[in-house]
Amino acid sequence: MKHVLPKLPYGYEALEPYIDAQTMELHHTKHHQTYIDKLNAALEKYPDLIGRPIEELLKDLSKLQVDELDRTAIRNHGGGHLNHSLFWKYLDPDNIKDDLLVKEITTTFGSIDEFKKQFSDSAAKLFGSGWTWLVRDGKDSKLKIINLPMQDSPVMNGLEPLLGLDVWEHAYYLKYQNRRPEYIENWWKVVKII
Ligand code: MN3
Repeated sequence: MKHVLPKLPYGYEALEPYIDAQTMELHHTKHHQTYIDKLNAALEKYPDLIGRPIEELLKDLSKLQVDELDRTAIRNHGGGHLNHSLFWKYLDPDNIKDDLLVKEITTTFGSIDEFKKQFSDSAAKLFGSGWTWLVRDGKDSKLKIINLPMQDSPVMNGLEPLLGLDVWEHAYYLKYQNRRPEYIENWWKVVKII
């Protein structure tokens, strides 16, 4: 089965005024859809890969029996598909908290405010296009903040994504232009888990 665009659990206008409806609609129906279309196109030659979940394809990326150009396409567009599918889930106009994760973040970083500060600093400093992530490292189970370039996914590196912020300009430019720190600050107001 081909990959399809997931429905959002809220309307495009639900995150106003922090993330505007026009950005949400373009981001979902154009950017995310394009990653999916290009992923599906890259997988066309490989019928045995078409039904596999995108997480699996990215975890096994280096082992897939595919042409190198197609491997790069799966990395970029498959990463884009997975990252955005997660991003929509991290957002929530009701700002509901995950108490267990809040506790773990507090233990790891000292306080939620300190975690937010470190995460926001990391996102503000990311050069060019990419994502800032809160991940759990498969090796030691510890929480970490990392930046990844382009549409690279944490799962490619054995990391479990817990929270991710898209700092590609398409995620904020219409409303915030070059003011990425302001976008980051407002994004916290519509994050679901903390
Ligand atoms: Mn994006």
